[in-house]
Amino acid sequence: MVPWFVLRKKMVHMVCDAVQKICKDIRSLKIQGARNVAIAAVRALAMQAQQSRAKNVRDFYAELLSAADMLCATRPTEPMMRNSLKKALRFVFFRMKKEGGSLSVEKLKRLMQEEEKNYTLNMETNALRIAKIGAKALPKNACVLTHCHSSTVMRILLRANEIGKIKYAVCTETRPLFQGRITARELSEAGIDTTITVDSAAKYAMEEFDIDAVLFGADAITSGGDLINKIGTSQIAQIASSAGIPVYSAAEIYKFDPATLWGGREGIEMRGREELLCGKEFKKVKAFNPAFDLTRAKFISAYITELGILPPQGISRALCKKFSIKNPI
Ligand code: RUB
Repeated sequence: MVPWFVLRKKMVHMVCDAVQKICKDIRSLKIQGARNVAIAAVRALAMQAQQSRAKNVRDFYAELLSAADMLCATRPTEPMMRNSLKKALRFVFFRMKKEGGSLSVEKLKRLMQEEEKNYTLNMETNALRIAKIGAKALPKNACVLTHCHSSTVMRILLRANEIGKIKYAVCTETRPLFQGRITARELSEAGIDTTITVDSAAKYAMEEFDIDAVLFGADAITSGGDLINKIGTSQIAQIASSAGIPVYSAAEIYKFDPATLWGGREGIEMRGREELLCGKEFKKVKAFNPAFDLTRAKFISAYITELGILPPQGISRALCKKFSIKNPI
């Protein structure tokens, strides 16, 4: 019997170029935002399956495990990617178990392609549902502030605009990599009156623009209903909450990290100094560049999910019910 660590080491070389390219694009943020990352990761797994030269089902599955390991390592604060990859791997595993010796590598390849197709369709259905629920939740003539670039928030704002509910939007530029500029451009292209401002002007902008609601995306949701999202989210949420402005986070329930039910902590991804210093060098100056921060549940009014609008305190119960997890809390 080959020890697992030898197998894993050997398998790393079997991850196909397409997966390695997607890993690179996720790491560099060419693919950004939790949903896009998760969708790309599942697509990568399907590509790994498609391009596999494994001679037997066991090697085929080991290759998929290696690809999933490599993908998960690209961004540590992405439970949606981990949950989605786990679901796909579980699907393959149970088919292998059920059909045993009669299952061929070719059949598994086809099943993986189907699984990816269903996953993408399901993600689209969820996004449409969240957009509808979120747009309905916004007040008429809404003045909304958002931070970073969330495809889920975009869907809500575009849908709200279609039904004539958006007066204007304010976007923070989102240092250090300026994802807020993508949001501002897309909103403005959709015909929404859009203003961009520096992150540190969020409080001033809330007053100046009479903001009715603050809308964030989500990278992770913990069992206590805390939100992990782009760095700067927690400050904006606290300011809005103390000013009595509703704070929403739009998220599929797949962003829930089940490990937090048993005391696991969502690690925060730290990124390189070059992103902060933009090519300049300050000798002996250290850089602190966290990608995300944690916003306590008490500063979130509600999560807008495909299951409906959930209060942060009730999210873990709703999700445990949905996934049939025994909730230790
Ligand atoms: C993006 C970010 C987004 C969430 C949700 O951070 O914080 O708000 O990922 O996005 P980064 P979505 O640019 O570092 O990936 O709603 O698209 O899942």
